[in-house]
Amino acid sequence: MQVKVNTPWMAEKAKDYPDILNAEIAFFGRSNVGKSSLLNALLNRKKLAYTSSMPGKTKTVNFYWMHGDFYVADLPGYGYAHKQKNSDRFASLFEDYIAAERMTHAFILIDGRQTVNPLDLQMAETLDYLDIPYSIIITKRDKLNQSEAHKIFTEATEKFTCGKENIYMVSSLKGRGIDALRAAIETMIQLVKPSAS
Ligand SMILES: Nc1nc2c(ncn2[C@@H]2O[C@H](COP(=O)(O)OP(=O)(O)OP(=O)(O)O)[C@@H](O)[C@H]2O)c(=O)[nH]1
Ligand SMILES: [Mg+2]
Repeated sequence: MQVKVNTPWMAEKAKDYPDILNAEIAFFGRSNVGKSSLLNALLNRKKLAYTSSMPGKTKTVNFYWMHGDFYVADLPGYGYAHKQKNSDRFASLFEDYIAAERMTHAFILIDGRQTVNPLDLQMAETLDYLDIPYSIIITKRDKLNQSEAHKIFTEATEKFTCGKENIYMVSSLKGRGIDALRAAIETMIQLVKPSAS
C-alpha cells in the first residue's frame, strides 16, 4: 500500500494508516497556526492540503508522500479539537498516531503573533518523554516586525529543550524560510535512512 505522489491519504484510525516508510515527520500545533499552509509551501503546491481561516479545518491524520520516500503527517490542531463535542474522537486520533511509533521527527508549529502555549509545551514534553526529536517552527513571519520576531524566537529558545539551532521561522505566504526548512528536512531524512547509518 503506497500513497500516490502528492495525493493526501486521510485516516482516522491506525488500521487505515499507510505502510511505514524509512522516515516520517509530523506537524503538530494549535489550530490555525498554519500547518496545512506550510505543507503546501514546502511542496510548492497552492491547494494540496486544505487550509482555512476558520480553526478546525484538518480533521483526520493526512499523510503526504514526499520524494525521497518519506511521509509528512498533517494533524488536526490540538487547541481547537479538544474543545469540540467530539473531543474524544480527536484525543484518540492523536493518541493512536503517537502510539503507532511512526514519527522519526516532529515539528511543533507556533503562530509568531502569539506566545508559547501550555499545550505546545505539553506536546514537547510528550515528545521528549518518548525520545522523539523535535523542532519548533514559528509561522506567519510576514505578520511580525523585527523586534516581535526576536521576542518570540527568544521565548521559544528559553521554553523548549530542542536548542535554538532547531527553531525555524517561516512565512508560508511569502515563502520566507521555506527553502532553509526544506533543506533541513532533507538532511534529517538522509540521517535516518538505513544506508546512512
Ligand atoms: N499571513 C499569513 N497567514 C498565514 C500563513 N500561513 C497560514 N496562514 C493563514 O492562517 C490560516 C490557517 O492556516 P491553516 O494552514 O489552515 O492552519 P492549520 O494549522 O492547518 O489549521 P487546522 O487545520 O485548523 O489545525 C489561513 O487563513 C492561512 O491563510 C503565513 O505564513 N502568513
Ligand atoms: Mg490544517
